[in-house]
Order: sequence, then structure tokens, then C-alpha cells
Amino acid sequence: MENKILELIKKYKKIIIARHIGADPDALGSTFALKEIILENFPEKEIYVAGTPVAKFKFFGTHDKITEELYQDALLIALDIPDIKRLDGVDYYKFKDTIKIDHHPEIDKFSDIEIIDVDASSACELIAKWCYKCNLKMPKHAAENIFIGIIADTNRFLFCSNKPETYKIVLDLIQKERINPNELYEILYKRSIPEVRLEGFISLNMKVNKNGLGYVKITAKDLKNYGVDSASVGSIMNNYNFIDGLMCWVVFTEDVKNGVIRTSARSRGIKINKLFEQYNGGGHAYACGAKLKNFSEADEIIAKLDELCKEYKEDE
Ligand SMILES: [Mn+2]
Repeated sequence: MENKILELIKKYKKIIIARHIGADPDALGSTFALKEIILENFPEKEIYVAGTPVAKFKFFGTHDKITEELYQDALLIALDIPDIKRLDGVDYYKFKDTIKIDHHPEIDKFSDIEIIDVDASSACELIAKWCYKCNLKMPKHAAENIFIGIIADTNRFLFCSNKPETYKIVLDLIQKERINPNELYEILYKRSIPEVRLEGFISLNMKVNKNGLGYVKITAKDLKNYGVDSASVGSIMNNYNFIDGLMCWVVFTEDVKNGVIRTSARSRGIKINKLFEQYNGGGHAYACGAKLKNFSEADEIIAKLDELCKEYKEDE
């Protein structure tokens, strides 16, 4: 499959790379790394990266606006995304050929030319593997993008289930591509004081019930009090892992600008992705998100997650 992907890339002069909405470091890292790898090896190609820019992650690269004429004779490469409706900034149905590389459980069939590996730590890991397998040159900035994506999706190797492969790729990035992890951690982990205070608010206000479900609702007023926006919660969610008595945790954040309740959930062993797919969201088995219409949908989710926690507890 690696070579089939390379062959299809070689066939097209114009390539558009896209990923899921609500971009995270893996989505950004994989798309921009792939762009840089293709350009390094095939400088004559035109590569565009679709999607809404994320202000705090300028390091990865600059997004392009996908205008009507760009669709003409272009190849779509979709990364880090299992479902067509959550593609950011492109219309899937306007492409003749699509390649998909992803590590989420499959939802929609995009293409016959795809790599789906749910055991891979990240889309970034899959891009690095593909690059090395095809003997392509990897520019240093692409290696940095890939490293940040792997670190983010594994939460510094907490979630990569002891697979040697992930560590091998990171070793290659350090040895062959000469990346400097210490410099890169700052891009990912530097936080503002207001964000740290928001984490304090979540810790203090999280209700934890007897089945191990923790939940918090954050209103627009709370956000204003702390001087943060509704996107700030995402990076805090992973900090509640390995807490005794907490098996699943969910945070609901009012996003007045977009008229939705941003929802982010994590769990330690309980599969929650199917539930979030019912609410137009989704993600990984143990890390999901959705945008809800209102706080009463949040209450439904709390009740359903509680049921999942209860079943899980009884099976143990
Ligand atoms: Mn990912």
C-alpha cells in the first residue's frame, strides 16, 4: 500500500491535504509534514493544506484557502480523520481520487488507497513510517512536526501501549533528522496563567459520582472570569488520567460565538466513541469530542456515560 500511495502522488501535479475539524497537533503535524516531505522529494508539485488555522499552533505551517479552481485535477489526501463530514475546509465529493492515512476506527470508506492502522499512536507516526518505507527524504521541519504530533497524541508516551514501533520512529527522528525534543516541547506545552487557573477551576468543580464518572460544565461567564476562550479546555483534558476513582471524565464548555457546547471526554478503559458519534462527534475509543446544541444534551451524555461506567464496573 505504501507504494500505491506514492504512485498516486506521483501521478498528480496538484495535491490538497486535509484533516479533521478542530485541528489538534497530530492533525496539523501530519498534514504539514506530508506537504513538506512531498515538496522536498518532488519540488515541481503544488501542495495545499486545507482547514481552519489554529492561532496558537502557527509553528506547523500556513493553511491555504481551497478555491473552486483548485479542485480541478487535484488529488485529496485525508489524514487523521475517519469520517467525511468532519473534513475541514474541503468538499470530499469534488475529487476523483482520494488517499486516506488514519489511526481512528473506520467510520466512512474514503478510498481504496488507504492506510488505516488503529494500533498506530498517531497519524504522524504513519506519515513517518510511509516516508521511511518509500525511502523519501524527510526535511527537518517535517520531522519536528511529526515528533510534536506523536508526543501530543500519545501524551508523552502514556497512550502508545508499549509498542516498540513508536519509539523506533522517534529515535529515527532524533538520530537521522537531528530534531531537538526539548525545544519542541515548549511549542506544545507552554501555557498561559489563565489556562492554568482554568485547570484549577475544572479540578475544583468536577463532580465525580460513584461509578467513576467526572463531569464539569463551564459557562461563557466562567470563561470570561478566567480570561480564556472555549478552545482552552482541550489541552487540559489529558491531565486527569490515572486518578483513583475517576474512570471517565467529560467537560462541557459553552461556546457563545458558535452557538454550541463544546464537549471533550476521556476515559481509562471504557469505550466511548460510539456514544459521541450519536451526537455528531467522535474520535478515538478513549478520547472523544462533540459540539452539542445545548446543556440539556450535555445532561443526556452524562446519563449515558454514567451507564457505560456502571456496566464497565460490573464487568470488572
Ligand atoms: Mn490523531
